[in-house]
Amino acid sequence: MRNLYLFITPVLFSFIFAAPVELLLNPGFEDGVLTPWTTNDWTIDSADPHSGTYCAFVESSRWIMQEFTPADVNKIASITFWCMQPEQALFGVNLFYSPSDYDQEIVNIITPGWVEFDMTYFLRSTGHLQAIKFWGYSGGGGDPDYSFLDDVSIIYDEDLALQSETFASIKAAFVE
Ligand SMILES: [Ca+2]
Repeated sequence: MRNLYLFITPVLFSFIFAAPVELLLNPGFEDGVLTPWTTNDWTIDSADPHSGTYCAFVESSRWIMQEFTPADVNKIASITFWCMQPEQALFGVNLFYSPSDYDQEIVNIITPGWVEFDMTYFLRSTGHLQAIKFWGYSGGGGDPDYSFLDDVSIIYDEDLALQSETFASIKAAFVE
């Protein structure tokens, strides 16, 4: 009987406490291809990735995005990404909500090297997130308009509901 408990307990714990999961596929471009990211001009690059062997790269104000099964915003624990713009310009970020709405945020780049941004604050307090999209830039100086992207992450946590709903309520009180 004791052996039976030892067998069952880990199974129960794994069921009750579902581990947080990464919503994005190929989030650090380590597949060596962009799929399932879609884009109008970004490519895979391996000259100076933030981590691993690859990152994504573009010159000019082109976009790259990834769509996924719509996820309840109350169960999204974090949205982060790493980017690099040697010319230190700006990065555009879109969050898309089901069925067909989106918000846009601009982040200013103030260092020529890789820098991480946490976009969790930008998440709406209600709805379902279904895609993330990034934009390079054009202009801003005499150097090439290069943008690099790596290690994008959207963490979904089934057990986050209680904390997030509380946070969403506070956020809604200030925003609306
Ligand atoms: Ca990478």
